[in-house]
Formats: sequence, C-alpha cells, structure tokens
Amino acid sequence: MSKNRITTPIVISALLLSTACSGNTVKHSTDTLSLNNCAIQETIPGAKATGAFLTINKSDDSALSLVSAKAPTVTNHVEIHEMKMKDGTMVMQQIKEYPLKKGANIFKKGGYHIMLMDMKKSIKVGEKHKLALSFSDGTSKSCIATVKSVKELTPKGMKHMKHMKPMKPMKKDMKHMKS
Ligand SMILES: [Cu+2]
Repeated sequence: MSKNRITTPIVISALLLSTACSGNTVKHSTDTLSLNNCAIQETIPGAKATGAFLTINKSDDSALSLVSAKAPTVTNHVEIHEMKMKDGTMVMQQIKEYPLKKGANIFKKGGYHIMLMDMKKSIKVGEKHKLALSFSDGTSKSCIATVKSVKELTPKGMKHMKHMKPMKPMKKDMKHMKS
C-alpha cells in the first residue's frame, strides 16, 4: 500500500522531467529532414485533382509525422492519401497523419501520396510549384516541385497491377482495417 503511494508521484515527476528535457534537446524537424524528387503530376484535361510525390528522408528515429501539405499556387485544398484495398478494388483515402520512419519515406503514384484537389487551374509539364509540408512538431519545410507527365511518374509495372485480381489474403486483411 505505502509503496504505491510513493511510486505514483515519482512516475509523474519523471514523466514531466522527460517531457521538459526532450523539449530542449530534440532537433528541429527541419534539421533531420530532407525533401527529394519533389514532383507534381500534370493535370489530365478536365481533372481538378492530381498527385504530388516526393521522398522525405529522415536522419533520425525521433517520432515525427507529416500532418498537412500546401501548394498555394495550385490549390487551397490538399490532403495526404493512402492506397487501400477495398472490396477487391484499390482505392485512395485521406489519412490524418503519416508517421515518418528513419530513412526514406516515399510518396509515389500507387502508394502514399499528396493529393491536390479543387485545383484553381490546370498545370503543365515543366512548371514549378512550391510544395510546403507541415509536421507534428509544428515546423514546416518546403520544396519546389516540378510538374511531370503521367508517364514519367507512373512506376513501371503499375499497369500490370491493375489487371491483377485481388488475392484471398488481401480480402482477409480487409476485415481488420478501420473505415
Ligand atoms: Cu489521392
């Protein structure tokens, strides 16, 4: 009994201390991240949305998430998307945050990507637009994304993927997925 009474305050103060310490010593996320191969896909005629792709390289294993993105010269509506199997079809849907791992975090066509929606205008190959990313520690970092063609941004073998029928293990996994 008396042991518990003593333990609780110690745990709390240790937690407070560790929070205070990490606040002082943790690196600014912009020091640990580099944004590479920033690109936006050209708009297909009639489309008001397109994808933005890049690789976020993280030099340490501190906890940090990508929480939002902006492309002010193109749109005011940007989302972070994931690709998911749903009822045997590959669909994309918004995620609130993307936890960054140490090393390369790749946003590409067919995988995690930045979705530019409700676009003000169409964009053409060769144009450059600022892509600004915001992180869970309140910092942000930007890169200049080059507009590239659909062909250039489509990973090899992706067309083949479309023709594949969903396999049974995928359907089984779906049951465990939320939303
Ligand atoms: Cu998307």
